[in-house]
Amino acid sequence: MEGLKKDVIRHVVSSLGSDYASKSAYNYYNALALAVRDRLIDNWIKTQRSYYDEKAKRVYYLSLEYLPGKSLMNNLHCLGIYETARKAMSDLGFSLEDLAEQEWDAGLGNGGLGRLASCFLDSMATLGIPGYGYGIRYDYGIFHQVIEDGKQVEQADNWMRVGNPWAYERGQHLFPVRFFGEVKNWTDEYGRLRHTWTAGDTVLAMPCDMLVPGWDNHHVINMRLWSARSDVEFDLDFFNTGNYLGAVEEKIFDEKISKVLYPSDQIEEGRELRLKQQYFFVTATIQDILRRFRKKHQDMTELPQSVAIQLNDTHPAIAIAELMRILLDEDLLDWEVAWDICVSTFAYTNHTILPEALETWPVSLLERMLPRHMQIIYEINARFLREVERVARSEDCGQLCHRDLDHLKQRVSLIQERPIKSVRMAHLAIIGSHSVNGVAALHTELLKARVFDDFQRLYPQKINNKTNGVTPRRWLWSANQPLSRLIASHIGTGFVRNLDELTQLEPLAADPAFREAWRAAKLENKQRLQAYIKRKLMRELHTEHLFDVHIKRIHEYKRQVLNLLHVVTAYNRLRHGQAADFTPRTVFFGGKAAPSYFMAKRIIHAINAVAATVNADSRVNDKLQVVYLPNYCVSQAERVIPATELSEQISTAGMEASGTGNMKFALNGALTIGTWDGATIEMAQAIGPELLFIFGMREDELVSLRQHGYNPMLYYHGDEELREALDMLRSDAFSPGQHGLFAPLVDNLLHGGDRFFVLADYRQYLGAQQDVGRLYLDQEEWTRRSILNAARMGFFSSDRAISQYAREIWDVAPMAGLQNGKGA
Ligand code: CR6
Repeated sequence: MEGLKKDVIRHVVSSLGSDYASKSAYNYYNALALAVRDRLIDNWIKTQRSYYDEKAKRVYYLSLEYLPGKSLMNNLHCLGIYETARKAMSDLGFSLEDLAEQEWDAGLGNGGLGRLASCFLDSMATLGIPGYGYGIRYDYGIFHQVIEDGKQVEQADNWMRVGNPWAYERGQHLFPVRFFGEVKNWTDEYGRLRHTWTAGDTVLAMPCDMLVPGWDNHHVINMRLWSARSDVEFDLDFFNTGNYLGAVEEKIFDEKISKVLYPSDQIEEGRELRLKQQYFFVTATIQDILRRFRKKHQDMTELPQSVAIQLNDTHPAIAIAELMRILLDEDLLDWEVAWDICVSTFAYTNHTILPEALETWPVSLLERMLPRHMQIIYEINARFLREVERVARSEDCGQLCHRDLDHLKQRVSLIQERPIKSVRMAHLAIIGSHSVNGVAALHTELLKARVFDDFQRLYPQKINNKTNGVTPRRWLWSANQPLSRLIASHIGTGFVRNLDELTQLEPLAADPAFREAWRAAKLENKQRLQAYIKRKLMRELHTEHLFDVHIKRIHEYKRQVLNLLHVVTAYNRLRHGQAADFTPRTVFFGGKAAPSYFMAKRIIHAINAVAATVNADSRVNDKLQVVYLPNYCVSQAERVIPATELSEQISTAGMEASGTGNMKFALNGALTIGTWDGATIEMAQAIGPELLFIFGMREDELVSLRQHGYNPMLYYHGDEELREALDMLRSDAFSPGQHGLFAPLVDNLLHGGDRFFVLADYRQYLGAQQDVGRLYLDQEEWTRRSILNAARMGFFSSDRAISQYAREIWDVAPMAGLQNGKGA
């Protein structure tokens, strides 16, 4: 402890240039972070060296998004120095919890996809897998959400303003990134046509490394994030012509590339700068990967034995064309050889079946920005369509019918003709990869049967499932110390590394004393949340209420509106005196809406309007409260999830690819009210469906309802309570003086086809909520189920997910000496 204290003081003085006697929390947080980083860097260097020494096959995880959140607590726990740090900082006059609050969330992602990437890096580090995360170091992460007059207002997330003590910026290792320009043809010595791309503009990519430690194993992996740097300061011409300001302007223009994260989630914005970001990220990453590979290899055909590249969604899919370009134009390989290398190296994860989220780029844009890549894509497509023809005509093609060949070719082509001629990035990713995986069992089945059915017939081995998982380090141990300590006191700490060990809790569910202790841990977390809400929102929570929580991005398919209709109905019953047996509850909502997503923003407004009305109504507000948690983010989730008793996972069946929040809640002992969707299905199967509150129509039922003509008006007319709730929303009951404010929401349901079947599931949802309320009155039974939920969540560890990727897709093994935890 004395060593840590000394290091902290030294950093306050020599790294931060401050007087250690001036007790600034900001300085002491930064100094502590630097002292922790010192303890990581040696192991990071040893880890990187050991990869070379053992000629390990490396995994590169390419993701435009990461959501690490805050690093301090997690890193202290991984290093096993949390207690030491707590005491050391307390000696220096600080509470560790307060210091940790000084850190800004690294919010370099939109939601589940980015957080999954961060959980995966944590698991690679813990399992000892030679992995690297690659991404972009956005200067501005996901926007900061404030609620003003009930509405979302976006503010810039200037997370780097206060510096980032965790990152090593490596200004000496810059990689050139080229755009535009032209392609020249030439003939090589064997008479083959060759191509050279001479680019117009160049910018530079600077690596910023953030260290990701494993759990208690000395294995530290790297998350390398690229930051755009201009090359104009090296361009003497500018200065010679005296155009200093012109040079500076161009520099600012170039550095725009990594300025800001695109805040859309499941909607593709299709803007030129976004494509620039993607290519900037991809080319820098591929250059870095090949630089490392070439240190030990000359023969490029050995690449797939040494390197596995996982594409997190289609955002980095242009990497396939980029690797082809290098192999063809720089290494001068033949097409077939280059293509085999690519396909064997790349694998692609799909995260959605929503059509509006499937990425396409206009051919005209690609031709201009990346002319050589567009040529390569055309060539990939031509060869692929010839192959499709061959397979379709072959004897063994089964269901493929060659009479339908033209249609088939149009459907699978990399190029879509309408509404504008564009490249389908998902098709590029599928064709250029040896593995395509979905993120939960149902999602993968839907990929095979619906979205990519043609590809499933063409390549029946390619599409596979890897159900998502979450890291127990952050989402149980670090976020929920009261519960973790209780668990550890009964079964030891092995569950943090091997989550299956939680099954040892099962017999304890029958032990009244253990149940009481389990409830005490939950209450402690509810009280912590109460204190936080009081500080932040100046609201007093009732900790004896059932805490019912719906936090995630705001999207119509996630059906926050369904939850809101339940709240309004409960409000009406209470007002009308029809709810004598109502179980008091506080309903929490939280989540960001994409700034361009009108309906999602209106939903936020409606939730806040209903909250204001309900909370102000003294007839009901001792029994029903509604809280909107502004600026939902990773660190907020870490506070809210441990305090949650009811987890809302109520997406339209078939629409949520997996969900990962669902897993975090159950792991922390919340019971789930949910639809038969995403990974919630597999959770119900692992836990026992009777221990969750499952309701609503299933995916196949919705398909047939749609086919037979779904008429939401029937539900409106047939259900008095539903009608009352919708009419209130449409009138000014929640928006005094602003008649029609929420009419778009209601019209969308009644006259817009209710694409997400809110009305179809309303009655069943109400029934399930009634079951919840009733069960909550029986605290012993509730607690028993809560324990069993957590006990059966072992499968949903990201360690299990990453082990499957490693074995079944990447063919990589954990580093020797690390398999059993302790590192060398
Ligand atoms: N929005 C899915 O919708 C899944 C995550 C991670 C999502 C969600 O169900 O859990 O990915 N998809 O696999 C995309 O971002 C495209 C998400 O986070």
